[in-house]
Amino acid sequence: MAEYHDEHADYVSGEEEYEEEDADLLDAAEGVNEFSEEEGLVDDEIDEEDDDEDDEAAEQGGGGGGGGAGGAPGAGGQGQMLYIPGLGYIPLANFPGLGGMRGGGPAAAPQQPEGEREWESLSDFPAATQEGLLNAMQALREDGRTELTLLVLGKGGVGKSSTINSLLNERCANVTAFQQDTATQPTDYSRVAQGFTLRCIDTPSLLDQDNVSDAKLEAIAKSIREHQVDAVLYLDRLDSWKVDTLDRKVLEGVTRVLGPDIWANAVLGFTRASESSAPAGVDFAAHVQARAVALRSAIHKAGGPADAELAVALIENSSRCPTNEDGEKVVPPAGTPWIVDLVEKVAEVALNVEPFQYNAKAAAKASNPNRRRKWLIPLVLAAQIGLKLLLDRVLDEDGCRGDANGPFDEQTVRERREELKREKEERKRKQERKKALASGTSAAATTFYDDFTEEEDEDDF
Ligand SMILES: Nc1nc2c(ncn2[C@@H]2O[C@H](COP(=O)(O)OP(=O)(O)OP(=O)(O)O)[C@@H](O)[C@H]2O)c(=O)[nH]1
Ligand SMILES: [Mg+2]
Repeated sequence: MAEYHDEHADYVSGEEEYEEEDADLLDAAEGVNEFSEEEGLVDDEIDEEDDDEDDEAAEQGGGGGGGGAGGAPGAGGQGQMLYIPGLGYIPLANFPGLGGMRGGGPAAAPQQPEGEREWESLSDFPAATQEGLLNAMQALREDGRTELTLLVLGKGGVGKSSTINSLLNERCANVTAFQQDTATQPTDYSRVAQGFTLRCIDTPSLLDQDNVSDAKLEAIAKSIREHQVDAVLYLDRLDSWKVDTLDRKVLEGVTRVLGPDIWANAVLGFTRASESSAPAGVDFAAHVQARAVALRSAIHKAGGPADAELAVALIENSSRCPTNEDGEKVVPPAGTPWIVDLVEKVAEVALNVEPFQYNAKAAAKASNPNRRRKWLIPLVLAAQIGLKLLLDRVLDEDGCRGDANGPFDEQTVRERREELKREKEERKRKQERKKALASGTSAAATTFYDDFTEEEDEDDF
């Protein structure tokens, strides 16, 4: 790990770009709509759409089965794209005059909560995935729960909606290929299986241009005011190789509006978890480890509790995600079936950490660094005053007992002490007069003032 950090220090620091030749990919990873031909991201996206259409055709043809329906949404719901130089790819649906779909292609996903319904698409998962999911739900049920609420957070385009679609094995959440999702409100997708409710809350991008949107964070806070959140899935892309300023702003925004306690319930999810997401020449597992370390550290710096474990789950929503012999979608390096792995990690948090209950007052108080240690102020002041009094006393006593020429005899010590006592009484009297002068009536003040100046004059001689 040490070698790795030396070679790729910017993983953790996030200050520098990784390698020049990867700059295009880095831009793409940060959501800039420039895609490196070398890395084939454009091809990737378009291929995904093609794959999605193929999947759909296969399902309509009666060939559905296995994990087909849950394939990567790609631009699911968007239909064909039109390339406009300078603007990029725009859904053809936006141009009905050009043959954009208004009933032909896949229907756009609903934006509003659609309520609770039976999780029918659970049975379309491969048998091993179904078994894994039912086992996780059973563990929760044995703990006395009948539902699990998962809040999905992250920057725009990291794959929040795609992950919910993969998890529910449906194309319910709106997936946008080129960050055109203008949603401002969270959307609730609840599915019931064998009496257990899995509630996934999809959230809009937490950014507006280059700034964190407090309005969207407030909307999220409002949506979770009514029910507890068992786990939070904080998503980022695995092919993004650093925690940058925007990431930090998002993490700080989450802490500021929702409160630092929310991080105790977090699982970190990295989407696009394919071998190619690691930089050239870097071992995949080491890349994942470095990204996890950097993100955990950034969350900690943003106010997350130091003891939060923050498990990491790898996610690949692409329809090109490899599968194992049981038909389950798997991720490198060990070929882990990722949907079950993700749900197990989420269930683990739900079982071991108190559910997060949003509380506006507590969040504001806990996340405001100016207020965090306010209770210490009176204690520090009292300690300072006590110390000063003690120091004065020690110095006075020291002055009575001797000077630079050595200690005084007993008689002199006694005289010095009495002198010191008189001086103190005199100082006290003067202070009282000053106070009276400041607050008294003008007549009284004049008297005191005369009296005071006379004495001051006396003192001068
Ligand atoms: N290859 C690959 N593409 C993905 C993955 N997850 C999401 N995408 C693609 O990334 C793009 C954005 O995905 P979304 O699911 O809309 O992302 P989001 O976080 O919901 O975006 P906003 O709602 O705009 O915040 C789409 O083109 C997805 O097909 C993944 O795991 N692998
Ligand atoms: Mg989305």
